[in-house]
Amino acid sequence: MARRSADSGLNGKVSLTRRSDRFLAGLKEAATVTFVSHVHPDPDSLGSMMGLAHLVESVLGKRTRLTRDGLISRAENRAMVDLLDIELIPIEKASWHDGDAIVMVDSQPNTGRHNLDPCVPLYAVIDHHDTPGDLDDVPFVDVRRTLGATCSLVASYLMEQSIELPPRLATALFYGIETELSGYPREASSLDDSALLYLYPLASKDLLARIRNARLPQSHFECILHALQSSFIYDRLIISWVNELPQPELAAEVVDFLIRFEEIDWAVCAGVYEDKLILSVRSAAENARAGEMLRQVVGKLGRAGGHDRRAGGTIPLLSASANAVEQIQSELRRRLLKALHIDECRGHRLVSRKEILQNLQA
Ligand SMILES: [Mn+2]
Repeated sequence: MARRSADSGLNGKVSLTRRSDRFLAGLKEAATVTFVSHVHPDPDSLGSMMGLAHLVESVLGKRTRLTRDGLISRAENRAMVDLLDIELIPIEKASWHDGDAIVMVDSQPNTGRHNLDPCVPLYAVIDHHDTPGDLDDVPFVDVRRTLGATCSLVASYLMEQSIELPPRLATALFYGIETELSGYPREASSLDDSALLYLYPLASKDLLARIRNARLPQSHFECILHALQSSFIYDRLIISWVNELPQPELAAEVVDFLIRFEEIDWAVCAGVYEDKLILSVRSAAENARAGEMLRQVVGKLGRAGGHDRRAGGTIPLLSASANAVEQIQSELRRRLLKALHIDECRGHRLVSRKEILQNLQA
């Protein structure tokens, strides 16, 4: 094993100092390896599952399975799955057998982001989120909170093991990293940038362009219009209330759009999807600790978490009545203002009511 010689420990014995070696060593006895990620898998989750599956197949020759928890509804993410031909087993249809090792990527156990049976034991957790999960019983853990993307960590394993990357995998990993690094200030480390440099020449630029520019349904534009018309500014915070999200990931797209508004540092979107209120947060401030902020704001109402400048959460709605939604909205507004040290004040609209009506009559 010439590849390992460089890793010999001081005592001359082979020590598995590289994380990819330790990750693979623990899978030697596994019959198959199944990958799971958070609900509504995003490009970072999809690329990470694909990359680790390729690593396991190439080095250990084991069979692998990739799963999908919940829907993939964002147009770009659906295009990624279709164009890169990613085979995903719905998590509720996956059966678990002895000898099947389960690896969780881009998330941590018991963070409220999975439909995976919590009794299914995990072999590994590979992630970059701030939000802590229950990791005590997990044999292999590689959580690096300073990384922009889990795909960067996975790419580093593939580089360590000198594995050749087919274009569809390089494309998936590249896009997974790119989507995580899109805001400013950047949530990125030098490992993210070196992974991007390594992957770009290997990726299909044509497929990348098709994924980035995926076609959007009419409901997308209706939702954006509705979000803009129900956005309220409180000092450096903007909150957008959406009565009905056509798909849950649109809340994130609304805040990605609003955070560029020059008069605010925080953007929050809260939208109703089925029997849940979906929350998404972006911050343009350094050391915003958005994930922690939203976790405190949501508290026992639901679950939340994320990164320094991006966060998300869900609150189950006990009743879909307008009254019940309004009550949660006003409680959330109060808690958000308090958490961000903004004096209780009446919000003013991003687009005034008068202008909205005038535009309709024009
Ligand atoms: Mn991620």
